[in-house]
Amino acid sequence: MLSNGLMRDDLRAKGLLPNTEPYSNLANFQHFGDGGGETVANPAVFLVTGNDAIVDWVIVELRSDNSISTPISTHAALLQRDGDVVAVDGISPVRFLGVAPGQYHVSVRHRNHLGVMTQEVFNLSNQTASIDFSSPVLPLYGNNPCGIDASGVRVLWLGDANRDKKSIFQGPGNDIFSLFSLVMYQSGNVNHNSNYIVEGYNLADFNLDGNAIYNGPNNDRSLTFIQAGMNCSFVNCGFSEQIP
Ligand SMILES: [Ca+2]
Ligand SMILES: [Ca+2]
Ligand SMILES: [Ca+2]
Repeated sequence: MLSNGLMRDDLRAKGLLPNTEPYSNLANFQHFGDGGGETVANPAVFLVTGNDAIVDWVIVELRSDNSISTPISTHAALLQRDGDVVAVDGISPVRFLGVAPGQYHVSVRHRNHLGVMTQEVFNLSNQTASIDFSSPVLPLYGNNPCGIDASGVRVLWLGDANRDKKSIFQGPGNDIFSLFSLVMYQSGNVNHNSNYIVEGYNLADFNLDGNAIYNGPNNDRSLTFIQAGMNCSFVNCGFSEQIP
């Protein structure tokens, strides 16, 4: 989140966003229902700037109380800078055409942040429903599912570079090792400099500015350090995704 209350859209501005959803090719992810392969067919979608510019791909899932640990359906969708989650046309609500009307938990997930799910079920039908995950008063499933930024807006825990549904700064299974390895073993980093900047669409780019940086200005490593320091009293604490 930037100081103007918007999320950054550097991935879009740098032309790094894939036209087809990236989740099908990621470790530790499975689509359900008719989800998967969502594609932005109109190039103009990624040319929009301002509040509704696209930040990245996210996943929206529906679960019923009968099978809470397995989604009934997943859909890849687009996240706008002002927080709206929209369909692949960049504007419309996300639609689950193959799902019967009923009561569902809704979860939102991101490839290198920890996803969250509503505690309550919502009555979903062919009427558009709006759920504000940024609001601190929306009951979420689990314990300590996400953070709150300085302006009082909920934010997903960042930093899951190794996609194990945990964000860990230090100690076994930590995500910083993934960032370090990406930087140090880049083919262009011939001298193995820890302050080498890896441009691209990478899981180790925690702030989504299009650069994975281990050491130096705007490094991604310190974001997980600050997150741990601000939200627990020791830096080797970890955060776990609270979706069942
Ligand atoms: Ca918007
Ligand atoms: Ca992790
Ligand atoms: Ca970055």
